[in-house]
Amino acid sequence: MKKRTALITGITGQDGSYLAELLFEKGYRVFGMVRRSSTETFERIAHLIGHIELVQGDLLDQLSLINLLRQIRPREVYNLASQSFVPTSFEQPVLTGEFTALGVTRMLEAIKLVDRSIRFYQASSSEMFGQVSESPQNEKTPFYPRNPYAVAKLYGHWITVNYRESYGIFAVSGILFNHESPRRGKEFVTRRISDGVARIKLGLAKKLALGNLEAKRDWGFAGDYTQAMWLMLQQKRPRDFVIATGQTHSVREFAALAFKTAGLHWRRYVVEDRTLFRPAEVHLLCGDASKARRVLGWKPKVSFEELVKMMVEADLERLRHCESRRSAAGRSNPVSEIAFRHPKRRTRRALWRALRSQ
Ligand code: NDP
Ligand code: GDR
Repeated sequence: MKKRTALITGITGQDGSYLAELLFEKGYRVFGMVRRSSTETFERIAHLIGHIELVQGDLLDQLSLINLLRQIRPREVYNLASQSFVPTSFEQPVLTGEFTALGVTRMLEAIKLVDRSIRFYQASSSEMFGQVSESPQNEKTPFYPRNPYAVAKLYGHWITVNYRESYGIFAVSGILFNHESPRRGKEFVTRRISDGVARIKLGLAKKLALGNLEAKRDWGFAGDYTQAMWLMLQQKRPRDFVIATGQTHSVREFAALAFKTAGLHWRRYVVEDRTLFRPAEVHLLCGDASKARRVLGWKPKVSFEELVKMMVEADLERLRHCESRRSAAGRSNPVSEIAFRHPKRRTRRALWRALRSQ
């Protein structure tokens, strides 16, 4: 039997790596679209190299998408690529719109042109609910985006619905609430916390600066959420789904539990940094995934407590490993040699700080 073929955009990101693992295990031929870069960003998919095929393309470049679809002829396209960090979207709103909003249209146009039977998944976001009008939020809750990222995602969501209704393409939008893992980018709050906790525990840092501790999010595990993406494309008819745990916790609660996991008390280490506050905040998100439960048979497997523990333990393990490698390199490393021996205490300290932050 011919292998099912899938194309994943954003394969180098957190979700891309979990989805690639899932599809490979299911026997798919997996293609991952990567954009040209002078340095490789394949850290999250290093273990899959040889099992998946990487192809060059860019959501900013229409022709590259058309050529990729012609060349690969996928049955399923998962559009996970985007500029996904909210604070950057305030600083680069135009570029965010190009990737995150118009990029979706470019991919849908390519599908329309090359093969309308391709099934399309769009990575939509709970950020579209923004200033929520009801809680929990479901597929019928009105949208009220609060940042350029969310506005761009809302465009991506509606253009997906529009191509489904206008051209009969099997195009679905997964409205996913925050999902995290040890592979989460370090700029997002959960990973910032787990990494910060591990650094403090190992004596590599003294404090952890955070922004708004009162913001509440519905956090799940990324591995569970990529399963839902796949399920959405296996249905008889294309429909949009909210994917969430139904539980909400504040940033403060996440931090408290993460420090507790490492045997520390958060109050001693967390400092507020006003520069990390956003021009407009999304204060509360909590999803109602009952439609996904009913239709897809999907439910999250990893609890909030398990997620926090998993992330802190992974960062502790990673940093311990780095430290032991560093001390094995130890005195043969010329910078640490100077750091050990420099006669001035202030210089010694500064050198150690520089080494540790590497
Ligand atoms: P990441 O930020 O970890 O990954 C983003 C990916 O997009 C990277 O692979 C990046 O590639 C790629 N990318 C960015 N711009 C382009 C471009 N112009 N052309 C091609 N590739 C590009 O995101 P996540 O894995 O966390 O999220 C996946 C998707 O789901 C995103 O669209 C995000 O907005 C959305 N989402 C995420 C949620 C979450 O909680 N994680 C919740 C709801 C939605 P590179 O390595 O080259 O930078
Ligand atoms: P979010 O995730 O904006 O919800 O978007 P993020 O982890 O960045 O912020 C969550 C909440 O934590 C507050 N916060 C901080 N955030 C960051 N990054 N750093 C801090 O130090 C900090 N302190 C407090 C924020 O103000 C915010 O309220 C994520 C992304 O993955 C999007 O792509 C995705 O669409 C949504 O989740 C669902």
